[in-house]
Amino acid sequence: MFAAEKGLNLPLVPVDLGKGENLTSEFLARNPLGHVPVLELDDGTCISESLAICEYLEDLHPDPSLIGTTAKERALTRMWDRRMELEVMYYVLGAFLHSSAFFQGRRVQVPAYADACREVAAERLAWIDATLADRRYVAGERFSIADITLYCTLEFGNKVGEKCDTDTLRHIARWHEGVSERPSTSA
Ligand SMILES: N[C@@H](CCC(=O)N[C@@H](CS)C(=O)NCC(=O)O)C(=O)O
Repeated sequence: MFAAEKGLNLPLVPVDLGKGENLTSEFLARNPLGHVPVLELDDGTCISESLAICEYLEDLHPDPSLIGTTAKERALTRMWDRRMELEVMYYVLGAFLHSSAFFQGRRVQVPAYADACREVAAERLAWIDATLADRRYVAGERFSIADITLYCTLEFGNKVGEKCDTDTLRHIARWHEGVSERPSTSA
């Protein structure tokens, strides 16, 4: 979504996690953690960690900016993006990871921790809802990487049964509807 917002057409190589394609020696040579995404450069350098990839794309293609153009803008965007990742995504993923059958045998699962994560995620989303009451986007009036992180978290949560209650969280619902209309969401 970050690349699409910048109009970049990166050649994609699908990796089927269900079939364990991320655990082959060929993939592990690209990222020893066995995680997607990985951005492979023409010289063979492999960059993983979504944020590192986004920062790299922003450095090479600063326009349109998704992080910010001034030191203050960049600091505030990064602050909100870290919050979306660590305070929202982390808990939505935790709820899924510790309760889903998909991860049985792949990760240590603590079902009670899934419940705790679900509770914190709901609290954090209520906080974001209140924040969005008087601003258009997560980090202010400008669409940014923080919106992408939150949007992808909610879309992922919806797909795996960790839904955001947009019937109650009306400001998130309004924000979500606006972001959903961006061509990058279907790219
Ligand atoms: N910190 C990494 C997390 C990457 C990650 O957890 N990727 C998941 C898919 S979204 C994955 O590859 N999981 C494979 C597995 O756990 O087997 C990032 O931000 O890119």
